[in-house]
Amino acid sequence: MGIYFDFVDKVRFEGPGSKNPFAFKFYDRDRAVLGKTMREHLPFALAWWHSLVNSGTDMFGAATADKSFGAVPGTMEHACARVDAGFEFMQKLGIEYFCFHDVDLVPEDDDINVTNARLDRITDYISKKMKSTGIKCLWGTANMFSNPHFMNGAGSTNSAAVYCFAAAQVKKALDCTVKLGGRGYVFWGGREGYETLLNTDIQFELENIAALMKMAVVYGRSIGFTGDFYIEPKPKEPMKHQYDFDAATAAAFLRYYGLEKDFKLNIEANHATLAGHTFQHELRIAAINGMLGSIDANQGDTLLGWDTDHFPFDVYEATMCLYEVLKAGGLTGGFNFDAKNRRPSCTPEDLFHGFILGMDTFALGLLKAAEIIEDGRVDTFLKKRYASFESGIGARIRRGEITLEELAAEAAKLKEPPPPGSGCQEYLESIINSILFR
Ligand code: XLS
Ligand code: CA
Ligand code: CA
Repeated sequence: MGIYFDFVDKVRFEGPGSKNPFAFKFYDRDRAVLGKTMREHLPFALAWWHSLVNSGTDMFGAATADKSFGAVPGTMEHACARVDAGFEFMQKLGIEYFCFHDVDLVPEDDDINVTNARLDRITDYISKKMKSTGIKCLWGTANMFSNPHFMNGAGSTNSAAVYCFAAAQVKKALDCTVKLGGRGYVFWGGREGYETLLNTDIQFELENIAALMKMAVVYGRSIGFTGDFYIEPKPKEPMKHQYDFDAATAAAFLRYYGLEKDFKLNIEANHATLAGHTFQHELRIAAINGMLGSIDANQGDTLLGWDTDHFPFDVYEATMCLYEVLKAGGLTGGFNFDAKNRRPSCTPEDLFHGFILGMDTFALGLLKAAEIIEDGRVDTFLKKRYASFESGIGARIRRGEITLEELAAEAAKLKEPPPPGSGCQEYLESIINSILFR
């Protein structure tokens, strides 16, 4: 194995005062926070596609970053070099998990049998690396959106033959995920959506997507997959309208088709803002549905209407994310950096800076979220706000022991209700600021 990142040995915690660009300022892996170490709270993962594949191409220009790792792109040697580079990178940062699409791992051939044989080879190679390093797989998935045959969708395609290829990819990606001991399996609805209802039967397409997911559950369980399946909501891009619009839509879809026992949600920060929600909103909706599974830890740019996948640096957002995660009792999945360097940040050093930024942002978010919980003022206020439902008629409403007529009679007796009380938003926001910046 070659050394791909010889400019850094191991990224260590040096504290907020450190000016070392290759040190953590806040991520102190063994530090205890609310009874668990930072490392346990924050199972960070590397996204194979952004870190080891994406080289900065965009619609207007060619690659800016060299991700050849000394091999010829498009070869199995290159696929292996990526594995070597990826594991060296993760070890140096102390990242304990990775996530992958099938076609991130190997070059895709026109013949699916050739691609599958390549996947067998590369997963053998990755398994060995995992054994020698202790690094694990967070989740796997199938890329069912890049190949032109998926132009009309995968589960939602109009072509029964293409549907077979979607099924074949899901089956193989599940095989790989189980072989690598993945904690989860993700369905991000790539091109599962539409551009115009003039050529689209929504009900037909939703039924087919659900059927594919059901078959995936049956097959996954039959080969020993015990983890969670995830839907990753996103409202648009690449399609004008994506079916898994947001957490509420995905939760309702899962319940409607009887998939809720096997599926949870993988909430991505950037997709939340694209849906017109906050990241915190999406996490809360997932949590109250019992579906908060995993997180794609990144950040969008609210001035841009697309999925920019920034490395997260917004500490306020990260704090509110960790507040939701702590309140929900943690994740069954982890924090996958579905994030890429900006196109001009094109050196291997930049890749380290991206992860150091992201890991420090979430570590700081964890510390601040724990402080908000320990401080208690926000939670106390929230409880007090609904106190009228704790006794008397309010308690009877909560227990479902009252009729519409009885409530109407109570209103008639009161003539007019007492004022419901201030929401105190500014007071609460100033508490958050005083905790964030003390
Ligand atoms: C794209 C998605 C994708 C999924 C995995 O917007 O974020 O990267 O996470 O297919
Ligand atoms: Ca994602
Ligand atoms: Ca994304």
